Amino acid sequence: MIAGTFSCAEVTSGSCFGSQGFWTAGALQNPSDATSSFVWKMTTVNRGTRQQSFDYTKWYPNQPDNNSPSGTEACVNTLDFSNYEWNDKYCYDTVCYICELEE
Ligand SMILES: [Ca+2]
Repeated sequence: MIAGTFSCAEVTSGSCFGSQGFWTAGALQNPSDATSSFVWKMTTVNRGTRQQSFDYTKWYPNQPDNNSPSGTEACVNTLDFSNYEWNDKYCYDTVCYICELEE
């Protein structure tokens, strides 16, 4: 986990609950290279980009698969139909988030 002050929403119901789950801070180390490793990544105006290797993973079976018609699946979301296991997903898809880093 990247250190910092986080603001977290308490989400218990609503449109955020669906097959899309939630964004995590997981992302490809190099977003234009689908063969690069996934890492925890935070980019902020004041602090630039920080990243940290995964020391734990919870991928859904056969993920990451980089299988989006929109582009490289360079970000990581959870899948709430499968106990919030992880999926690589196109970063510009609309998905809810739980926490954001305060600068
Ligand atoms: Ca995927």
